Amino acid sequence: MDTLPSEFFTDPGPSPHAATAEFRSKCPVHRIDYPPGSEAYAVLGHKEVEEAFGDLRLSKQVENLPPRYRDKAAESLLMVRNLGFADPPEHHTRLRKPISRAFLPGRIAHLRPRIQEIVDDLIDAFPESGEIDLLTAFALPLPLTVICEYLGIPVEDRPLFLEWGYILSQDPFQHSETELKAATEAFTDYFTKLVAERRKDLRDDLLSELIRGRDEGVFSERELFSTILLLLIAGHKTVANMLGNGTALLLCHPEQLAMLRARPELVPSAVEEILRYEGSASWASLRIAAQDMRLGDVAIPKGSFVHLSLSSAGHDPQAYDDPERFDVTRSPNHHLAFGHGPHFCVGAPLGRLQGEIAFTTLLRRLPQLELAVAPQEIAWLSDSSLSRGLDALPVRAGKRVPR
Ligand code: D8L
Repeated sequence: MDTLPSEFFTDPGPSPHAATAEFRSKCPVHRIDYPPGSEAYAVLGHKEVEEAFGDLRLSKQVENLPPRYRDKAAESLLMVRNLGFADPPEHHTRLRKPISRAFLPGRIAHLRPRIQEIVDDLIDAFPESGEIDLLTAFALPLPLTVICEYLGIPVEDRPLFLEWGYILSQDPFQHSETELKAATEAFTDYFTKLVAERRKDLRDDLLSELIRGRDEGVFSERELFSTILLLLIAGHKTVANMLGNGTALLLCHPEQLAMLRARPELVPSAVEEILRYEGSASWASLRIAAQDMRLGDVAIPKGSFVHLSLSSAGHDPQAYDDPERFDVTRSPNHHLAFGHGPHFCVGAPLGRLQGEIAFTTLLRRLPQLELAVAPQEIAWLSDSSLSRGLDALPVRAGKRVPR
């Protein structure tokens, strides 16, 4: 069996799907050299990824790593500990409950008018002519503003959250230890002060709800900060990637773009196709074999990293008809971009709502929106996070229709 190189994880580049297809057709599970030098496996097949999501032998808790990884992971504020890095029945159930209440579709639906207003304000602020980077002008500030307001944390400190989020979403086994330490300390100091202030003035925002949970003994102090960090990172990078990847895909498929402009009621279906084709994360977050096990025909020793490739699953011909065709009307489209099973993305309703409003409004208000670079010059970000996103998306907005 081939061992996939570490770049397969960290730097898939603009068109990884052909290389992925070749490995997947040989075997749905491969060894992979990531983190470099570790015992690690990549799951590439749609069926195998879906099964792995529901397989309780795969743990998300750093305690199940071999000691040389465990000690480093234990220092990661993102990994210790929140709903995303906890196993049922104990920690996961306790840590997810208050968050899942806050993200129920019915509660999220109330955000629609405010999201629409933020989208329109950002579009109104685009310059009349010349190039803009759609990521910095739109895709990043939209979800970051939404998650800050929903949490009830100061929107004007967005630049700090962006910087900390960028650093603290990187892999602790790969990224500079001193940089991670410094960002963790800055983040913790900031939220220690904010939590102390808010405690004297509890409101009906999510931060206040989390502080009540802390004071009733549901969370430890570190779990409170870890949960805030997860909500901030997963709350903005994911949606930013979806908006950037989706806009690029539409601008590179003019016939699909034209159909969507003519039939805006297809936007929710287009959002699902964007998530299947170039979803916000290439890989699902940390999973560790908690015992010796087999996945497909491959024996996986206890303590191994098991990486689930969302990107590969989304292009598996066993699961999708003509998977390389980008089709905004695709149906059925049971993609795994939000995961599956007990860890299914708690933020999915908020991500989908922002996608629907953002794409509907961009298409309606910017009838001339176009790329300002050739499609092959669009640059994908390469870092050690799970992200599948662009470095920048240079566009010309053109004529603007009033809100
Ligand atoms: C998560 C994440 C991290 C764009 C989304 C993220 C952020 C990722 C990243 N959901 C659940 C841990 C657990 O930037 O790497 S994906």
